[in-house]
Amino acid sequence: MTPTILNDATAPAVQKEHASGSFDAVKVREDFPILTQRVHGKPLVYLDSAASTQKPRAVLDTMQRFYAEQYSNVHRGVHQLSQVATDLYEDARRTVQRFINAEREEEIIFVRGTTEAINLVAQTFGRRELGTGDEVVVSAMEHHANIVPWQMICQERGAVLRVIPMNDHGELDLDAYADLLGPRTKIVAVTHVSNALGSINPVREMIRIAHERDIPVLVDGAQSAQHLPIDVRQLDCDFFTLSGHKMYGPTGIGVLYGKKALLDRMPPYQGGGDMILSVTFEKTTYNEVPFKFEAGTPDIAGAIGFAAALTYLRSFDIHEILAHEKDVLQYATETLSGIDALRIVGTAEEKASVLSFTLCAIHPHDIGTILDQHGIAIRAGHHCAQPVMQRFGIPATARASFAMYNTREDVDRLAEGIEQVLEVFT
Ligand code: 7TS
Repeated sequence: MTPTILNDATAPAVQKEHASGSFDAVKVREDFPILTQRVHGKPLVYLDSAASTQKPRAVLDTMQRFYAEQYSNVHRGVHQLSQVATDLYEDARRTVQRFINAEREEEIIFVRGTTEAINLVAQTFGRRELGTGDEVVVSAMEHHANIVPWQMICQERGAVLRVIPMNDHGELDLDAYADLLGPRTKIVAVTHVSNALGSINPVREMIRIAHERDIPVLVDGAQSAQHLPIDVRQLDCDFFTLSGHKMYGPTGIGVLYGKKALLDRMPPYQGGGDMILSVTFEKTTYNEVPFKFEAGTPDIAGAIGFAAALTYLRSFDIHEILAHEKDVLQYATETLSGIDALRIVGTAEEKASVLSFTLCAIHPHDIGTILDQHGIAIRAGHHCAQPVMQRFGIPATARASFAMYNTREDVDRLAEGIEQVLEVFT
């Protein structure tokens, strides 16, 4: 499969204060206060970053300063603090814009996260575009957040959900994908990186194929934007979603990117303050994008904290982060493959930072609980991707997921922990 590693050469230059030519994860760890914690008396090994990443001091300090010194509501007051807060909030939008190389700042809509971003598109674009017999195409490896919102709107509109199959490695079948697209296909919604398998999907190629048939594409970037350079213009995706908390930012904030022409055509999502130009009891005129989609007081501190996380990320060379994370994943894959009883689930050629596995018939929850006793945090379960589990004929997996602060030493500790699990159960 073609890797979806993009060149972000078009993104504006930023000060790469950490980019010295050799990425130092041990030094990076010093930026994350929580990583010095002990859990059950053991040094924490945090291997659950696909669920949520930890936060660097730059984010914590920025949010503390905002609440302590700069806080007010946005887009409302004439007073100084409101202007400061509004400037910071709108600067945050531009920081996201630069991070994903969007053409215009209005294309950046702040939402709660990927889940809300996809619901927004389903409920606005979907409700407007889908009719009886129309089709929405998703893949076999979607998170529930990129299945259920489409099912809901399909049910309401009499439309049908179609699914791109995958092979036993966890790679999408692109021929089957092309065959699925037809005159009734109104949108393709596909994840960039699978949270359960780690597969990196060839979204650029998938977008090209869909666009040949004038079909718009939403890319779920919840698991990709923290690992891979993202350039929405190069991808040419119509929608792209981000979750701040998976990108070293706070919870409660994320982004829907959409091409302006599409966003302009879409009806509002929620009604309320900020999304209007004028209101009478007879008629309301809506505001322009992005405000049309940002009803009510937004997560101001979240947006500002998210921007601090992106600025932190961009102070490194993303290609160096990528190389480091690839090294850790490869080392983990080799190390865990050496454990006879262990089966890796998800063996795609192109993978990012996720290692799902099963261990004989030991329930993943038991694996997770014993590892926790050794200070090792992993996730166990279906990872909100039940169809993936069904596809592989298993109820659940144990999942180690990596971020820029993980090291080969973390992998060694995981391998030791797995040996302890095996000792308990055999
Ligand atoms: N899409 C993908 C691919 C995801 O991995 C997740 C969350 C979501 C959407 C939803 O993101 P949210 O920020 O709106 O919740 N994935 C996971 C996970 O793998 N473990 O916990 C959450």
